[in-house]
Amino acid sequence: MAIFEILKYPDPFLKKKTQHVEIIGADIEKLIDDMTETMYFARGIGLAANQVGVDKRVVVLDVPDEDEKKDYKKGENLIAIINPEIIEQDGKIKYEEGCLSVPGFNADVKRFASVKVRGLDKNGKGIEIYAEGLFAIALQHEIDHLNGMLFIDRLGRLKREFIKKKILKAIEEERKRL
Ligand code: QAP
Ligand code: CO
Repeated sequence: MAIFEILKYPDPFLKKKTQHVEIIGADIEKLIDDMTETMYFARGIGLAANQVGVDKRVVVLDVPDEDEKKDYKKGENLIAIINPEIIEQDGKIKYEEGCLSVPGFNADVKRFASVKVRGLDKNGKGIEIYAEGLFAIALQHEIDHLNGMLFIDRLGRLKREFIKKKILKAIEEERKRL
């Protein structure tokens, strides 16, 4: 297993739409294992392949249940999806999102409240997932990545320009300190 470096905004690679996976073999299995390890190392709940510099439509997620009474064990909800696509969507939800590629910044994003996603699992078997709440948000966030879209691109123009400026300023301050 290996830990990847996570690309950060404004890396232009994050803006490119990724390639459909045609053959599922040992290389995809290794990619999924390394993405999973990287996601846990970075304390994330979702990661797309292009966030680690790989131009493929692959995502991994481990989204905790929203039921607060139950304490969540890492790996419980781990799932990898190859070539995921939203085939049904309904309702509206707003949630304060973050992203491993935009560390330290959060903003309210409007999304569909429920989605049905179709794709392949790591064995190449067809899967369909119905999701609501945080899991639905995470699926939309990760599929956005595969299409070259970050959560900050989903904000209204003013909010988007404001947060982008703030991020670039923070990066510049960091650079000067080094
Ligand atoms: C996507 O996001 C997501 O700023 C996954 O300093 C976002 O794992 C799914 C993270 C919202 C559902 C709702 C962000 C870690 C992790 C940070 C993440 C940070 C450290 C974000
Ligand atoms: Co993200």
